[in-house]
Parts: sequence; C-alpha cells; structure tokens
Amino acid sequence: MKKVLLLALVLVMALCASAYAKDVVIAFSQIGQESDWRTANTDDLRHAIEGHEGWKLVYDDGQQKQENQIKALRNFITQNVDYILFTGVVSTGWDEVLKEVNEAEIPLLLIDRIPDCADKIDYVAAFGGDFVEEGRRQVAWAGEYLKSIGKGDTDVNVVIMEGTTGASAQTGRTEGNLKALKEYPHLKLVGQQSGNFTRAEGQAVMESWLKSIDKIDVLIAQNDDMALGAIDAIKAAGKVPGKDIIIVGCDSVKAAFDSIVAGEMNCTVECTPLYGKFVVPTIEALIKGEKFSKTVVHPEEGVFDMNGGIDLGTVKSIKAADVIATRQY
Ligand code: GZL
Repeated sequence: MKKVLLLALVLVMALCASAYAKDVVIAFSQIGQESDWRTANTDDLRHAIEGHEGWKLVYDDGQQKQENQIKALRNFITQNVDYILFTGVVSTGWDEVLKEVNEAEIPLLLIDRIPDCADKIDYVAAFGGDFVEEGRRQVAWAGEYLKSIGKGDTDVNVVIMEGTTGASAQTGRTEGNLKALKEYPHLKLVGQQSGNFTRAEGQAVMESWLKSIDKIDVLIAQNDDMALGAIDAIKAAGKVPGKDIIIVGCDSVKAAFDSIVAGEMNCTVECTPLYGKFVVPTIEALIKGEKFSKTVVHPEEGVFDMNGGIDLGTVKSIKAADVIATRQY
C-alpha cells in the first residue's frame, strides 16, 4: 500500500513540475514580408522553434521599418525573454538598442543581415550570407556565360537593380557586383537603382529603364523577386526575357527555379533563408551552458542556371532543372 502511495506522490510531483516548467521563450525581430526569401526565412525559423519541445516563439514583423524593430527589441527586454533573434532592415542605427539588450543580459543571436555595430556589442552567435561573394558570383556568371556563347569580347550593357538601400545584403552585393565588373571590361554598367527587394518595385524600375536606356543586355537583380518583376516589365515591352536581356537573380527561391526552367531567367545565385538548422542547436547548446566565439557563419551556397557547368572559381553552376524537385524553399 505504502509503495502505491509513494508512487502516486512521485507521479503527482512530476506532473506538477512539468506543468510549471517554464517554456524557453525565444523572441524574433524579423524585417518584414518583402520577398519570398523573407517568407521562407520566417516559416523555417517559426517551424524550428515552435516545433521544439518546451520552446515558445515571440515573433515581431517590423514591416521593413527600423523604428518598428527598435520598439520590438525594447518590448522583448520588457518581457524578459530568454533569447533574442535579430536581423536588421538596414545596417546602421542599432548600437543603442542592442547595448540595451546586452545590459538586460539577454543572449543575442544575429541572423541574415549582420549590423555594422556587431563588433561593438555582445552576441552569442551569427549566421548570414556572404553578400560580397554572392554579388561577385552574379557578375562573374554573366561574364563567363557570355564567354561560353562566344560573346566574351563583345561590349554589353549591364544594369544593376539593388536591394533595400543601406541593407547589408544590398551594400555587400553591390560591392561584389562592382568588384567583379572590373574583371569583365566588356560588361558596361549603364544603370544602377534600388528596387527595394520587392517584385513590384523591380517591375517599376525595369519599366523606367526600358524607356530611358537605349539597349540593356544584362540585368543583375540583387534578389529573385526583383528579377521576376523585371521579367514582367520586359515581357510587357514586347521583349524576350532570358534572350533579349540576360537575367541574373539572387536567393534561389522556388519561383526563380520555375522561371529558369521556363527559359525566362538565366541564373540565380543562392542565399539560403534556412537558418533553423543553425539556430536550434545553438540555443540547445547555450541552454547546456556552452559558449560560442563571435564569428559569422556563412552557409555553403550554390549557383543555379539553365545549363550548368559555368565555373566561377569558388563554385560551378548547377542546372536548375536537375535539382528543382529537391529544393526546400
Ligand atoms: C539576404 C536577405 C535579402 C534577400 C532578399 O540574406 O537579407 O533580403 O536576398 C530579402 O530577398 O528581402
């Protein structure tokens, strides 16, 4: 009888303990919903965190406004969350609020767009694309592709459609774009304007370029959504995207693969949005007390195009049609 009572007591205590075990609360200040990449990034992190036993996600959509993200970060501090995940819409203006996160001793994980003040604040881990290399790959692909079709010595007009002005993804890719242009002197830059990473603005910028620039041969779009918007404008102007104008995007979202297979886009440089596989083990390790060094981890990324085989030094392109069925975003 005593054994039964003891067992029942232990069971009740265990049930009470589990009922009151505090969830690990992870707050995420996300930039917005401007692109397929951003949606995939949000979905992946939400699934990874909410699918973890005993973890709770507090999510804030900054609607692409820095003031909204600063407000959200301060709310997270007030709520005394356990961890903060952060990617900034622009690179500057975060010093004060991220120092407040540090003073509140809430571990900070940086993903995607790393703020300029990163070396002046404490963060426990950072994961983001190598934007300069992604920009280099975009232009290098165009240069190598033209060589592969015997046009390596032909002067061609290039336009660069940039992402959100001041975002590290924009500044990094532009740096890589311009550095690579020096390696391909026949690629002549005739236009450079922001399409703010959105499809609608990408279409509008291309519409204006088609009216103001005599001849455009290559579009370097710093994300796939702007490339797809530009394709809409090119078709509306009676031109053939992928042939009259070579289209190079970035991100490697599903819609870009569909467009390449349809022959309308020529290439997309990968920038993965799937950070759940990095964030979850990092927080699990932090819960166990492990420490991390302040380094930015760049995931392995590829380049996908119509036929594959274009050698960019650090990577060789893969035929999009060969891998489209395996893509996760
Ligand atoms: C890149 C990310 C960029 C994507 C865009 O890591 O910050 O923001 O390239 C997204 O599609 O809007």
